[in-house]
Amino acid sequence: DLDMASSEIENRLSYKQPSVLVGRTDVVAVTPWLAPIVWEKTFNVELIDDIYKRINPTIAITVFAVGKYVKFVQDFLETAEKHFMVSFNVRYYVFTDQPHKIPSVKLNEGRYLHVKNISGSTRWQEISARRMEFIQKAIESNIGKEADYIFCLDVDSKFKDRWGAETLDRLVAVIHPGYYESDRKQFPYERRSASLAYIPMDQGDYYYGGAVFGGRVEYVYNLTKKCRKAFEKDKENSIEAAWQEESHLNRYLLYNKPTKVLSPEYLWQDFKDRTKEAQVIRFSGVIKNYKEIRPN
Ligand code: UD2
Repeated sequence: DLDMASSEIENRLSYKQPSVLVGRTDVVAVTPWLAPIVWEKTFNVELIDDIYKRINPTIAITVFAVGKYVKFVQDFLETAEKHFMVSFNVRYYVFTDQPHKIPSVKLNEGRYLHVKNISGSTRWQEISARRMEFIQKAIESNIGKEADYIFCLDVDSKFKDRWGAETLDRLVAVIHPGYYESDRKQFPYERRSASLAYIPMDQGDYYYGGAVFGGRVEYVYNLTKKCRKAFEKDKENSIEAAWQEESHLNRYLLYNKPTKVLSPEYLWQDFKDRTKEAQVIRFSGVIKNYKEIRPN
């Protein structure tokens, strides 16, 4: 009725008029298949938050902390509480071989921590790649019922600035900060045709980082299932892709295009100086001594 309509209008946010002509010109903010590429100043924070608040989704994060990587959990969680989906419902799922070493971090309202016990491995490549399997199984057993969206992230990282609802979509991947200026021939895709992660030299859109992927739970479920299968099939054939599950992820995303692409603002590296395109660093890998922290 009319009364309803007017109160609805009153409750709507007022925000700056979007321009058709003025915007960022130094970066491309849309893929050739018309998925947004999320950069600072391409979205309105208040508007995005308002839209997603009305839907009130629950967002899951999965991180793995096996062996010495447990030492990264505290900073990861503390910085996520400051910057990740602030004022949304968030569930953290920490997979570890040492549950007793997971610190108890003070969480804000509507946010929960689940610790999942998994076995370790003597090979870091195996730990990294098996994440696909564990995520798939966890979606089947509970995340599928407990969350609407999921982000699967590297634990040896910190949030540094807003990571909000602008990142939500059906299938979401991030452009790796090391390769956003490179020719596709230089991408470290798997180049041996014997591997199921194979990508020929004349193909490829972007080089996506394995440290960040996500989306609607059901879309991520399909992704993890396919990547896990491909990794295991390769193993039967005694081949391991150049960058393990990251290679399989890149292959999957080439033929199953992401519906939203995050700019390298959402995956930086502490050792890398900020470039002029990345106006805000939101999430960044910490500097680590591989020899000291990896099992081999
Ligand atoms: C790259 C990718 C990473 C993954 C890997 C595959 C980026 C920034 N990172 O990172 O996502 O695709 O290559 O080879 O694109 N882990 C443990 N314990 C270990 C080893 C690993 O828990 O002993 C977990 C942990 O959550 C870590 C993740 O596996 O964040 C990836 O391992 P990494 O960070 O050592 O891999 P890296 O830096 O080569």
